[in-house]
Amino acid sequence: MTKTKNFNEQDLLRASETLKAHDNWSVMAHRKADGDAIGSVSALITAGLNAGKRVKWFGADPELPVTYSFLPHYDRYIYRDSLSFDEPGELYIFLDCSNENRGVQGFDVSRNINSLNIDHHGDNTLFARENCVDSLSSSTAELLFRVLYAGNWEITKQVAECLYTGIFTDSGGFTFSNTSALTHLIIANLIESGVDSAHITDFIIQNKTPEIIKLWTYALPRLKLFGHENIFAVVKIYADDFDRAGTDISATTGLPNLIMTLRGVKLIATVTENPARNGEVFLSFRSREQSPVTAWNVASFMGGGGHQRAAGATLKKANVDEAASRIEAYLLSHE
Ligand SMILES: [Mn+2]
Repeated sequence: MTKTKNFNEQDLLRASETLKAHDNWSVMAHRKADGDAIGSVSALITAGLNAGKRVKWFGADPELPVTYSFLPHYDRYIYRDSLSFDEPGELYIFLDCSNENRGVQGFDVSRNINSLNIDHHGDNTLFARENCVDSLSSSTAELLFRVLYAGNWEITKQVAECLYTGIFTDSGGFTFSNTSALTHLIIANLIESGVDSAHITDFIIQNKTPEIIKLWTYALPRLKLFGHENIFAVVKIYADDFDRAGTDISATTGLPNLIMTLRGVKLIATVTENPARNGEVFLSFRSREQSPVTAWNVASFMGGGGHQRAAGATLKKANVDEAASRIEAYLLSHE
């Protein structure tokens, strides 16, 4: 795993100064946007609008997960497969995006595009003109808080709610090992800024529809435990499951975390066929500290990336059963 080089506190202030120096922002996050991606973007957009900036929100997902529709400016989202990245004076801001290919296409690193990259992925390629990347942050939202705090941006209740959402989701509700004392100090600060944490977590986790639970009941009987003392778990989800349950791809959110609560399981893989049946298969991995293989190890073997303990990959023209078999063979040969 590539370790983030040279992160220091000055990167925070530098990122803040770059934000202040530009009046026109295009903000983007990674494809298959999650709570950290959406929370971070909506926080920055809210802070930008409060400071009189003109902001646009672009992304490569046709739609954002409805779970996060309670966040401000959700309806500003514009779906774009690619952008030309050549608007004069525009600052292109990437949040929670480890490389330029993970979201809206068209960013050419050789063009020295006016861009800012704020992220916490350890495998970030530092692709932008300016990079503020700290792999020790629980979430991009946590790092973004530090950027805004360093530059004395006003953390309004709305901004705080967005940041809280990002930190809460990427830290698994403060259960993952990326949760630090600093994470909790920042959360305390956000609560002081007006966040009603019980209210926000109602939106984030107390929101399962019967269709989502139905999908999980199709997937869970296929859960396979294997390896020495059953430390590995793989679960497969087929396109048909989504049809029968009457739900979409967003319904898989939370399933890996549920399986990780199984006693003794050290690594879990979910292998999901895109319900659009375009041959895509999504892989998601979670691992614990005691696992002989990290989530990142197996994700990178399968052509993806992410964090050491939470990583994923997208396979084109793939088959769920074949992908699951390759993962199982890899895990068994590395235990
Ligand atoms: Mn993140």
